[in-house]
Amino acid sequence: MSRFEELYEAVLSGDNGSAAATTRDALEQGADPQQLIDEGMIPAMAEAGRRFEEAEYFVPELLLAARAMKAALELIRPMLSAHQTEMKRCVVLGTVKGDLHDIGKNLVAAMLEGAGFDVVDLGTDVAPEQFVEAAREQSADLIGLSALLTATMPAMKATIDAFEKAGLRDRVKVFVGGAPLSDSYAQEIHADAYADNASAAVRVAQALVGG
Ligand code: B12
Repeated sequence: MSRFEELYEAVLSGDNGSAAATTRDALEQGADPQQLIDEGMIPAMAEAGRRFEEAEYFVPELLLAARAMKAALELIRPMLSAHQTEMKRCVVLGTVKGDLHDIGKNLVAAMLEGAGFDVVDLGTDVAPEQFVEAAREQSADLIGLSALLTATMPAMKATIDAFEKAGLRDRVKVFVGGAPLSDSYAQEIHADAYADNASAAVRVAQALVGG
């Protein structure tokens, strides 16, 4: 088995110890960090997402795969500085004001990172102004909003309105998700897109940035 296949298997099976060890060994032997991401981690997360959509994997398996990917990514990240000068698409992500649910949002963040996006995760209970400020600071391409409570769904609209007010709405694409949401709600609040799971979120994000 090649080191890429080993990393693929480790991430897909959610074995974070093996994912980290394989990555460390491969780096010590001179493997290209970007290739470890492109040929090991990204295909593994894509397969984990596919299995989730086909109901072959459930949330725990997806979380374990995301954790394994993160363990490997932590080792690779410092070595990517050379690559980071390349144009990387930036996503500012967060759970909207009043809402503390972050499991789904964290999965989306991990999958986006795995797919090569630069993710700035603002955490939970994020006020509209914080999203605007971060988007401005990071020159973000995309804003991802998560809400799990019907009571906090209006905070998504307030956040989108804040981007309008700040004159930034034309510069960023907004995509939304969370269990109580729907495509029609996303349209109603003038979001650019909606995704109902983490791998769909990656596809939507890629489509929004045109790649
Ligand atoms: C875990 C949980 C909690 C945990 C949260 C822990 C954490 N760190 O997140 C705790 C215990 C803290 C909690 C608290 C509360 N909760 Co709660 N909670 C849940 C529960 C059981 C699971 C949510 C979850 O993690 N699902 C798994 C993840 C993977 O799925 P997901 O979040 O939907 O994310 C996926 C997609 O939606 C999408 N997605 C998510 N975000 C984004 C973002 C973008 C940009 C995109 C594109 C896609 C996307 O991709 C994700 C991955 O596939 C749900 C019930 C349920 N089955 O949904 C209730 C639930 C959401 N909670 C509920 C309630 C009422 C509360 C409380 C008000 C309870 C209380 N009385 O205190 C508080 C509110 C606290 C607050 N202010 O937020 C209700 C909401 C009802 C409603 N319609 O509003 C639910 C539905 C339970 C119920 N049936 O009553 N909760």
